[in-house]
Amino acid sequence: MRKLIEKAGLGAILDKVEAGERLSGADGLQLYQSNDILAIGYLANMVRERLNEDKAYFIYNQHINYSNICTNLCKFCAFGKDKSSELAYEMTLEDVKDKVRQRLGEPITEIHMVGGIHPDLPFSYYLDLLRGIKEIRPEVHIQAFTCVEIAHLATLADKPVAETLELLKEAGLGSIPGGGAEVFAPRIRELTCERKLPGQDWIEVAKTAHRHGLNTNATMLYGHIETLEERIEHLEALREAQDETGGFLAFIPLAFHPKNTEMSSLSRTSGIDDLKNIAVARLMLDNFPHIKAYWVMIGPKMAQVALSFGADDMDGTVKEEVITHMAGADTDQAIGSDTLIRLIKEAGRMPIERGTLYDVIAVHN
Ligand code: V47
Repeated sequence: MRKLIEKAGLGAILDKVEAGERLSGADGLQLYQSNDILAIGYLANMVRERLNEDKAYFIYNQHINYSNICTNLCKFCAFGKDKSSELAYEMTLEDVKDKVRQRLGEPITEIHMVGGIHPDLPFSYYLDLLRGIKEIRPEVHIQAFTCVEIAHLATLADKPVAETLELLKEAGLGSIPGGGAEVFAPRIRELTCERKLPGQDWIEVAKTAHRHGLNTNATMLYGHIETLEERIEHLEALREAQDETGGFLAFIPLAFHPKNTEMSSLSRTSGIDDLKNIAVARLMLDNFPHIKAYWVMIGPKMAQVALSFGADDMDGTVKEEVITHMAGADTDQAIGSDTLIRLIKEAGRMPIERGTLYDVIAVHN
């Protein structure tokens, strides 16, 4: 294998990976620029197996999107709608509780709940959502509100982010999902999501959450107009933040879906780029415990292959995905745990059903 990797010009990176040394931004760029996917995958798999052996995680989760009404209206997003749009919706507390009630018979351990930046729902609405879910399913872990939403909720509450998080925690918030990070580079934010929380502020919210005992995830939306250098800057910013707080659980590369967005002239991502984003993330984010291959966005087959290219988690059953499907995803909106287990086993990995914080619920070997 060393010969193959040296032939790909990646021998110096192999030396670093073998020695457990941190890769530089230039190394990351070289990996992105290489088309030797087997060499890149081999390197990423070394790190993946060092950190997570042959384990591959999944979770029994349910997604709920309480409202798509959004004032940010990012150009890459087909989900967010202006309040006046005929496609705009807003769930009442009872609607959300009904969504939870409908699945009480299923062994769901996590509810993943996000929405847009709503112009006029009060802070109490968000607290009520958390309390309402807990009323019906007290044991469930609620992973809700991206760092972008948290910053908005702090404005609504008229309190610092730290105090706002304490109130949300008291109401039932368990952790924070990784959305809204997009690409941190100001150039990309100006061109695609100028009204959204700046990248630096997204990181500050995440670090504040970590300091107050809330874990978060992190994402990067790739495959639109970002450069490889901007991807690397994004990964380096996350790695630096993780060095400070250690509160990130997983990184999830999100493959851009162009349909029904203002960027619909762009193409879907390729399989090679999907695998590279998983692998380069695994190699650069040496302090992130987990890398997720999100089957909704890259398809269950590619997510399965990704388990040999750096990923150790396939996300979960999801139940009702809306954000990617509004943007033309051709995957199903849910997947059975039996299918996830089969895909993981066929990849030669050990399927582990996990809780949100990676506590082991069951080993399916
Ligand atoms: O915040 C929006 C992105 C995110 C598009 O934390 C798009 O475990 C692709 O963050 N094409 C929502 N992506 C999804 C998300 C997520 C998913 C699964 C697990 C976790 C986790 C987080 O999707 C948004 C935005 O960054 N997004 N539009 C689009 N057209």
